[in-house]
Amino acid sequence: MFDEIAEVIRSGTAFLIASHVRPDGDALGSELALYHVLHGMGKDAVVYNQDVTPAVYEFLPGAEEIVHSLDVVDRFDAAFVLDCSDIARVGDEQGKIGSIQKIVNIDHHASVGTFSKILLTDSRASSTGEMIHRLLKHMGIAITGDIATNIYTAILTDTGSFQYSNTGGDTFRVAADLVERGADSRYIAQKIYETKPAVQIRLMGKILDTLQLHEGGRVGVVYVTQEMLREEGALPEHTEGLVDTVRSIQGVEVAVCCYEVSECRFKVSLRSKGDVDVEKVAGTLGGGGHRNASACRVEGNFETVRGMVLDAIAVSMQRGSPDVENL
Ligand SMILES: [Mn+2]
Repeated sequence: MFDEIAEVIRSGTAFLIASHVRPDGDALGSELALYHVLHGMGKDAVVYNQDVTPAVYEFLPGAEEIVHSLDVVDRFDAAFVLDCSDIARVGDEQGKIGSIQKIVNIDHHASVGTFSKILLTDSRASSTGEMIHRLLKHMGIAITGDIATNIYTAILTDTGSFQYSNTGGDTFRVAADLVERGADSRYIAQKIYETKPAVQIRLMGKILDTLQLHEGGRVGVVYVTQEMLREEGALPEHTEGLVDTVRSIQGVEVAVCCYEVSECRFKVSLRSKGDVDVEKVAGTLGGGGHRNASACRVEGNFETVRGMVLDAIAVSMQRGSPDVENL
Protein backbone atom coordinates (compact mmCIF):
# COMPACT_ATOMS: atom_id res chain seq x y z
CA MET A 1 0.00 0.00 0.00
CA PHE A 2 2.93 2.38 0.65
CA ASP A 3 3.87 2.18 -3.02
CA GLU A 4 0.35 2.87 -4.18
CA ILE A 5 0.11 5.94 -1.98
CA ALA A 6 3.55 7.11 -3.09
CA GLU A 7 2.35 6.79 -6.69
CA VAL A 8 -0.80 8.84 -5.96
CA ILE A 9 1.42 11.58 -4.52
CA ARG A 10 3.99 11.50 -7.32
CA SER A 11 1.45 11.47 -10.15
CA GLY A 12 -0.82 14.22 -8.79
CA THR A 13 -0.42 17.97 -8.52
CA ALA A 14 -3.34 19.08 -6.32
CA PHE A 15 -4.53 17.39 -3.13
CA LEU A 16 -7.19 17.84 -0.56
CA ILE A 17 -6.42 16.74 2.99
CA ALA A 18 -9.32 16.22 5.40
CA SER A 19 -10.07 14.69 8.77
CA HIS A 20 -12.88 14.24 11.24
CA VAL A 21 -15.19 16.77 12.85
CA ARG A 22 -13.97 18.17 16.17
CA PRO A 23 -10.37 17.55 15.08
CA ASP A 24 -7.90 16.39 17.71
CA GLY A 25 -4.11 16.53 17.87
CA ASP A 26 -3.71 13.40 15.75
CA ALA A 27 -6.09 14.64 13.06
CA LEU A 28 -4.46 18.08 12.88
CA GLY A 29 -0.85 16.92 13.25
CA SER A 30 -1.29 14.26 10.57
CA GLU A 31 -3.01 16.64 8.16
CA LEU A 32 -0.45 19.41 8.59
CA ALA A 33 2.51 17.04 8.37
CA LEU A 34 1.21 15.79 5.03
CA TYR A 35 0.51 19.38 3.97
CA HIS A 36 4.16 20.33 4.53
CA VAL A 37 5.34 17.19 2.75
CA LEU A 38 3.25 17.94 -0.34
CA HIS A 39 4.25 21.61 -0.35
CA GLY A 40 7.86 20.60 -0.03
CA MET A 41 7.43 18.54 -3.19
CA GLY A 42 6.04 21.59 -5.01
CA LYS A 43 2.46 20.29 -4.95
CA ASP A 44 -0.71 22.17 -4.22
CA ALA A 45 -2.36 21.01 -1.00
CA VAL A 46 -5.42 22.26 0.87
CA VAL A 47 -6.29 21.17 4.39
CA TYR A 48 -10.02 21.17 5.09
CA ASN A 49 -11.75 20.57 8.41
CA GLN A 50 -15.39 21.27 9.06
CA ASP A 51 -14.67 22.57 12.55
CA VAL A 52 -12.26 25.27 13.61
CA THR A 53 -8.91 24.37 15.09
CA PRO A 54 -9.02 24.26 18.90
CA ALA A 55 -6.94 27.14 20.27
CA VAL A 56 -4.50 24.74 21.89
CA TYR A 57 -3.40 23.49 18.43
CA GLU A 58 -3.04 26.90 16.78
CA PHE A 59 0.72 26.75 17.34
CA LEU A 60 1.08 23.87 14.89
CA PRO A 61 3.10 24.94 11.84
CA GLY A 62 0.63 25.53 9.01
CA ALA A 63 -2.49 25.66 11.24
CA GLU A 64 -3.34 29.12 9.90
CA GLU A 65 -3.71 27.65 6.39
CA ILE A 66 -6.57 25.28 7.29
CA VAL A 67 -9.86 26.10 5.54
CA HIS A 68 -13.38 25.38 6.80
CA SER A 69 -15.36 25.67 3.59
CA LEU A 70 -15.05 23.90 0.27
CA ASP A 71 -16.20 25.00 -3.17
CA VAL A 72 -15.45 23.00 -6.30
CA VAL A 73 -13.29 19.97 -5.76
CA ASP A 74 -12.74 19.07 -9.45
CA ARG A 75 -9.20 20.38 -9.44
CA PHE A 76 -8.03 17.86 -6.83
CA ASP A 77 -6.30 14.73 -8.14
CA ALA A 78 -6.79 12.96 -4.83
CA ALA A 79 -8.12 13.41 -1.31
CA PHE A 80 -6.37 12.19 1.81
CA VAL A 81 -8.89 11.32 4.50
CA LEU A 82 -6.93 10.89 7.71
CA ASP A 83 -7.80 9.36 11.09
CA CYS A 84 -11.36 8.50 9.91
CA SER A 85 -12.76 4.97 9.80
CA ASP A 86 -15.87 6.30 8.06
CA ILE A 87 -16.02 9.09 5.48
CA ALA A 88 -19.15 10.42 7.21
CA ARG A 89 -16.82 11.60 9.97
CA VAL A 90 -15.52 14.43 7.77
CA GLY A 91 -18.90 16.07 8.26
CA ASP A 92 -21.33 17.79 5.92
CA GLU A 93 -18.97 17.84 2.92
CA GLN A 94 -18.62 14.05 2.78
CA GLY A 95 -20.45 13.95 -0.60
CA LYS A 96 -18.09 16.47 -2.18
CA ILE A 97 -14.97 14.89 -0.72
CA GLY A 98 -16.19 11.40 -1.66
CA SER A 99 -16.59 12.54 -5.27
CA ILE A 100 -12.85 13.21 -5.68
CA GLN A 101 -11.46 10.62 -8.10
CA LYS A 102 -8.94 9.06 -5.74
CA ILE A 103 -9.41 8.75 -2.00
CA VAL A 104 -6.56 7.68 0.24
CA ASN A 105 -7.54 6.66 3.74
CA ILE A 106 -4.84 6.49 6.42
CA ASP A 107 -6.16 5.41 9.80
CA HIS A 108 -5.35 3.43 12.92
CA HIS A 109 -8.85 2.68 14.24
CA ALA A 110 -9.74 -0.95 14.82
CA SER A 111 -12.96 -0.66 12.83
CA VAL A 112 -11.64 -0.38 9.29
CA GLY A 113 -13.39 1.87 6.80
CA THR A 114 -14.39 0.55 3.40
CA PHE A 115 -14.94 3.86 1.63
CA SER A 116 -11.53 3.86 -0.02
CA LYS A 117 -9.65 1.28 -2.06
CA ILE A 118 -6.38 2.93 -1.14
CA LEU A 119 -6.37 2.17 2.54
CA LEU A 120 -3.40 2.24 4.87
CA THR A 121 -4.44 0.96 8.24
CA ASP A 122 -2.84 -0.55 11.33
CA SER A 123 -4.85 -0.81 14.52
CA ARG A 124 -1.63 -1.34 16.46
CA ALA A 125 -0.18 2.00 15.41
CA SER A 126 -0.37 4.60 18.17
CA SER A 127 -1.79 7.22 15.88
CA THR A 128 -2.34 8.24 12.30
CA GLY A 129 0.72 10.45 12.77
CA GLU A 130 2.91 7.40 13.39
CA MET A 131 1.62 5.91 10.12
CA ILE A 132 2.41 9.11 8.22
CA HIS A 133 5.95 8.86 9.59
CA ARG A 134 6.19 5.30 8.26
CA LEU A 135 4.98 6.45 4.87
CA LEU A 136 7.56 9.24 4.73
CA LYS A 137 10.37 6.86 5.69
CA HIS A 138 9.21 4.46 3.00
CA MET A 139 9.19 7.24 0.42
CA GLY A 140 12.58 8.56 1.55
CA ILE A 141 11.16 12.01 2.27
CA ALA A 142 13.26 14.28 4.49
CA ILE A 143 11.47 15.21 7.72
CA THR A 144 11.71 18.96 8.33
CA GLY A 145 11.20 20.66 11.69
CA ASP A 146 7.62 21.61 10.74
CA ILE A 147 6.78 18.03 9.77
CA ALA A 148 8.42 16.69 12.92
CA THR A 149 6.51 19.09 15.19
CA ASN A 150 3.20 18.06 13.64
CA ILE A 151 3.77 14.31 13.78
CA TYR A 152 5.18 14.50 17.31
CA THR A 153 2.02 16.34 18.41
CA ALA A 154 -0.16 13.69 16.74
CA ILE A 155 1.62 10.92 18.64
CA LEU A 156 1.88 12.77 21.95
CA THR A 157 -1.84 13.53 22.08
CA ASP A 158 -3.15 10.18 20.80
CA THR A 159 -1.03 8.27 23.33
CA GLY A 160 -2.03 10.56 26.23
CA SER A 161 1.62 11.63 26.57
CA PHE A 162 2.90 8.08 25.97
CA GLN A 163 0.69 6.68 28.73
CA TYR A 164 -1.88 4.61 26.82
CA SER A 165 -1.41 0.97 25.88
CA ASN A 166 -1.12 1.93 22.20
CA THR A 167 2.38 3.22 23.09
CA GLY A 168 4.84 0.64 21.79
CA GLY A 169 8.56 0.48 21.12
CA ASP A 170 7.97 1.88 17.63
CA THR A 171 6.18 4.85 19.12
CA PHE A 172 9.27 5.83 21.09
CA ARG A 173 11.58 5.14 18.15
CA VAL A 174 9.48 7.42 15.97
CA ALA A 175 9.29 10.06 18.72
CA ALA A 176 13.08 9.95 19.11
CA ASP A 177 13.51 10.41 15.36
CA LEU A 178 11.13 13.39 15.41
CA VAL A 179 12.93 15.05 18.32
CA GLU A 180 16.22 14.63 16.48
CA ARG A 181 14.65 16.29 13.43
CA GLY A 182 13.48 19.38 15.27
CA ALA A 183 10.38 18.57 17.32
CA ASP A 184 10.90 20.41 20.63
CA SER A 185 9.26 18.09 23.17
CA ARG A 186 9.23 20.62 26.02
CA TYR A 187 7.80 23.41 23.86
CA ILE A 188 5.08 21.16 22.42
CA ALA A 189 4.06 19.76 25.82
CA GLN A 190 3.85 23.27 27.22
CA LYS A 191 1.72 24.47 24.29
CA ILE A 192 -0.69 21.58 24.67
CA TYR A 193 -0.89 20.90 28.38
CA GLU A 194 0.01 24.15 30.12
CA THR A 195 -2.07 26.76 28.33
CA LYS A 196 -5.54 26.01 29.66
CA PRO A 197 -7.79 29.02 30.08
CA ALA A 198 -9.08 29.51 33.64
CA VAL A 199 -12.61 28.90 32.38
CA GLN A 200 -11.66 25.33 31.49
CA ILE A 201 -10.44 24.58 35.00
CA ARG A 202 -13.61 26.11 36.48
CA LEU A 203 -15.77 24.03 34.13
CA MET A 204 -13.80 20.95 35.12
CA GLY A 205 -14.60 21.63 38.76
CA LYS A 206 -18.27 21.81 37.92
CA ILE A 207 -18.22 18.61 35.87
CA LEU A 208 -16.20 16.66 38.43
CA ASP A 209 -18.82 17.67 40.96
CA THR A 210 -21.25 15.38 39.06
CA LEU A 211 -19.06 12.32 39.68
CA GLN A 212 -20.88 9.13 40.58
CA LEU A 213 -19.27 5.77 41.23
CA HIS A 214 -20.96 2.52 40.18
CA GLU A 215 -20.13 -1.20 40.27
CA GLY A 216 -18.50 -0.84 43.67
CA GLY A 217 -16.28 2.01 42.53
CA ARG A 218 -15.07 0.35 39.33
CA VAL A 219 -17.02 2.72 37.06
CA GLY A 220 -16.89 6.51 37.33
CA VAL A 221 -19.47 8.64 35.51
CA VAL A 222 -19.56 12.40 34.99
CA TYR A 223 -21.77 14.49 32.75
CA VAL A 224 -21.71 17.91 31.18
CA THR A 225 -24.71 19.83 29.90
CA GLN A 226 -25.01 22.72 27.48
CA GLU A 227 -26.25 24.77 30.41
CA MET A 228 -23.02 24.15 32.33
CA LEU A 229 -21.03 25.38 29.33
CA ARG A 230 -23.23 28.47 29.08
CA GLU A 231 -22.94 29.26 32.79
CA GLU A 232 -19.16 29.21 32.64
CA GLY A 233 -18.90 30.77 29.18
CA ALA A 234 -17.02 27.63 28.12
CA LEU A 235 -16.67 25.91 24.75
CA PRO A 236 -17.07 22.18 23.92
CA GLU A 237 -13.29 21.87 23.53
CA HIS A 238 -12.91 22.82 27.19
CA THR A 239 -14.17 19.36 28.19
CA GLU A 240 -11.21 17.67 26.50
CA GLY A 241 -9.15 15.39 28.73
CA LEU A 242 -11.80 15.32 31.40
CA VAL A 243 -12.58 11.65 31.05
CA ASP A 244 -8.91 10.88 31.73
CA THR A 245 -9.18 12.67 35.05
CA VAL A 246 -12.06 10.34 35.96
CA ARG A 247 -9.98 7.32 34.97
CA SER A 248 -7.18 8.51 37.25
CA ILE A 249 -9.34 7.73 40.31
CA GLN A 250 -8.10 4.79 42.37
CA GLY A 251 -10.19 1.69 41.73
CA VAL A 252 -11.93 3.11 38.67
CA GLU A 253 -11.58 0.74 35.70
CA VAL A 254 -13.97 2.47 33.35
CA ALA A 255 -14.44 6.23 33.11
CA VAL A 256 -17.50 7.63 31.39
CA CYS A 257 -18.17 11.21 30.35
CA CYS A 258 -21.66 11.93 29.02
CA TYR A 259 -21.54 15.10 27.00
CA GLU A 260 -24.88 16.68 26.09
CA VAL A 261 -24.62 17.65 22.41
CA SER A 262 -28.20 18.90 22.20
CA GLU A 263 -31.46 18.19 23.99
CA CYS A 264 -31.64 14.43 24.72
CA ARG A 265 -28.56 13.64 22.62
CA PHE A 266 -25.32 12.65 24.33
CA LYS A 267 -21.83 11.93 23.13
CA VAL A 268 -20.39 9.37 25.51
CA SER A 269 -16.62 9.08 25.91
CA LEU A 270 -15.29 5.92 27.50
CA ARG A 271 -11.82 5.18 28.88
CA SER A 272 -10.64 2.06 30.61
CA LYS A 273 -7.65 0.82 32.48
CA GLY A 274 -7.14 -2.89 32.91
CA ASP A 275 -9.13 -5.51 31.05
CA VAL A 276 -12.44 -3.91 30.22
CA ASP A 277 -12.73 -3.46 26.46
CA VAL A 278 -14.56 -0.18 25.97
CA GLU A 279 -14.47 -0.50 22.20
CA LYS A 280 -16.95 -3.37 22.63
CA VAL A 281 -19.02 -1.29 25.03
CA ALA A 282 -19.20 1.54 22.50
CA GLY A 283 -19.79 -0.97 19.72
CA THR A 284 -22.96 -2.30 21.32
CA LEU A 285 -24.24 1.29 21.35
CA GLY A 286 -23.34 2.03 17.73
CA GLY A 287 -19.97 3.66 18.35
CA GLY A 288 -16.35 2.54 18.12
CA GLY A 289 -12.75 3.36 18.90
CA HIS A 290 -10.01 1.45 20.65
CA ARG A 291 -9.81 -1.06 23.48
CA ASN A 292 -9.04 1.59 26.11
CA ALA A 293 -10.63 4.63 24.51
CA SER A 294 -13.89 4.77 22.62
CA ALA A 295 -17.00 6.84 22.09
CA CYS A 296 -20.60 6.56 20.99
CA ARG A 297 -23.69 8.70 20.63
CA VAL A 298 -26.78 7.82 22.62
CA GLU A 299 -30.21 9.44 22.59
CA GLY A 300 -32.37 10.00 25.62
CA ASN A 301 -32.24 12.00 28.82
CA PHE A 302 -29.17 11.64 31.02
CA GLU A 303 -30.67 8.95 33.28
CA THR A 304 -31.63 6.80 30.28
CA VAL A 305 -28.25 7.25 28.61
CA ARG A 306 -26.39 6.46 31.82
CA GLY A 307 -28.53 3.34 32.30
CA MET A 308 -27.77 2.06 28.80
CA VAL A 309 -24.06 2.73 29.13
CA LEU A 310 -23.82 1.13 32.59
CA ASP A 311 -25.67 -1.97 31.33
CA ALA A 312 -23.27 -2.33 28.43
CA ILE A 313 -20.28 -1.89 30.76
CA ALA A 314 -21.68 -4.47 33.22
CA VAL A 315 -21.94 -7.03 30.40
CA SER A 316 -18.37 -6.31 29.36
CA MET A 317 -17.10 -6.62 32.93
CA GLN A 318 -18.80 -9.97 33.43
CA ARG A 319 -16.82 -11.27 30.50
CA GLY A 320 -13.86 -10.70 32.78
CA SER A 321 -10.29 -11.14 31.67
CA PRO A 322 -9.00 -10.55 28.16
CA ASP A 323 -10.89 -12.34 25.41
CA VAL A 324 -9.01 -15.40 24.29
CA GLU A 325 -10.88 -15.27 20.98
CA ASN A 326 -9.18 -11.97 20.18
CA LEU A 327 -5.58 -13.01 20.67
MN1 LIG B 1 -6.08 9.11 15.99
